[in-house]
Formats: sequence, C-alpha cells, structure tokens
Amino acid sequence: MELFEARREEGGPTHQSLAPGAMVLRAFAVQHEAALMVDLQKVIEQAPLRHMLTPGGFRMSVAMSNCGALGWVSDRRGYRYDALDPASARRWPAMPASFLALATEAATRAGFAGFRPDACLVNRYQPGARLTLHQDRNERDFAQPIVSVSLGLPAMFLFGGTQRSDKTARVPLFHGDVVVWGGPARLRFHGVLALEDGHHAATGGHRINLTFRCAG
Ligand code: MD6
Ligand code: FE
Repeated sequence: MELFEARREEGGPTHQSLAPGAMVLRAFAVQHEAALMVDLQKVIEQAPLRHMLTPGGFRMSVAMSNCGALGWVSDRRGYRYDALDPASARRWPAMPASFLALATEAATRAGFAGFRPDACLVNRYQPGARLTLHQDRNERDFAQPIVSVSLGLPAMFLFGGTQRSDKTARVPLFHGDVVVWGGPARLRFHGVLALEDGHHAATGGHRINLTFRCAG
C-alpha cells in the first residue's frame, strides 16, 4: 500500500499537529530506544503478551501486556483497569524508569507538564493485527493526556472525530514516533489498520506500541 511508503523523509517536520490537543513528535523515542527495548523485554518476561478476549468473546488480534500500578484488561466482563495481572494474579511489573522518563518528557514537550502515568499498556502487532475504531474512556480523569509510543514496523493510525461515524484521517506512524493526545482531542475515535508484513531491526516482524495513561 503506497500510503505506507517506506519511511518518513529526512528533514521533515519534527512536530505535527493532528488536531487541537493531539500531536505527533516524530522520532522522539529514538534517543531512548536502547533502554526501552531492554526494559520492554524484562516487562514481558514477567507479564507475557497475550491475546485478550473482547466482551463479545472475540480474541483480539493485538497481543497485550502492561506495566505500572494499573493494567488495562479486557475479558467477557468488559474493559477495565486492574492492579493484578489476571494471568498470574500478581501485580503488573513496575513501570521502568526509562518508560516513565520518555512519557513525561513527551507530555511536557506537547504542553502537558505534570503528567504522571500509572499505567502503560503494551500492544504487539503481528502482520494482519489491527485495532478497530474506539475511544479511550476507561481512565478516571480525561484532563490527563495519553502518550503513545510506536516502535518497530510502521502502521497506519486512523484518527477520527467524537462520533464513531465521523470521517477519519490516516496518519502513518514510524519507529520512534510519539503521539500525545489530550485536551479537546482526548475522546476522539481512533484505530490502527492491519499491520503490513515487514522487518524492522528493533522488533523483527512486529510493531510495538506503548500507551501511557493516568488511569486511577
Ligand atoms: C496503537 N493506540 O497505536 C494503539 N489510544 O497501537 C491507541 O489506541 C491510542 O495511540 C489513545 C491515544 C493514542 C493511541
Ligand atoms: Fe486507544
């Protein structure tokens, strides 16, 4: 698909506004990449990635895990944040310092100083995996933004309006891009198109997304 067009042009803008309250910080996480990948490995050793069930009983194509005081979980009972990993009945791994530093720096850069995430959802996409259009509304305080970090293979992010039926924009996200999303954009519908096959030095045949939230 040519919209995916290999990679971002060198020298392109480093910041890109998507809408009031939403911006992409291009390649912002690349400077932190080595520490992030080491710490990610430790997190998923303690809380392995798994395909959760939707409330309707479907297996999600994206594999997920969490770190931090709270983790996002989905099962037949619904979506919620839980302090315990349902697979182990233990607390989620602590949020690594490298994750926290990246999330707070990105939020500050985007105008949301004071962001203190207590939840980091780890999403792993294999080719064909996608996330249907949704709103993020399980968090307690919609005044807090979400910081979303893309690693590895590129993906096409869909960015809609406040109604599911609103037209969506397509935003390609590449390795190291960080989307900060808050204020008037906080409840916009969004999703991710099916991942294309590929290989990336950092993640092999996958895309990893880390989303940081203030959930509790
Ligand atoms: C993803 N991201 O990029 C999925 N949600 O894999 C999200 O669902 C998301 O990127 C809220 C804010 C930013 C996001
Ligand atoms: Fe989301």
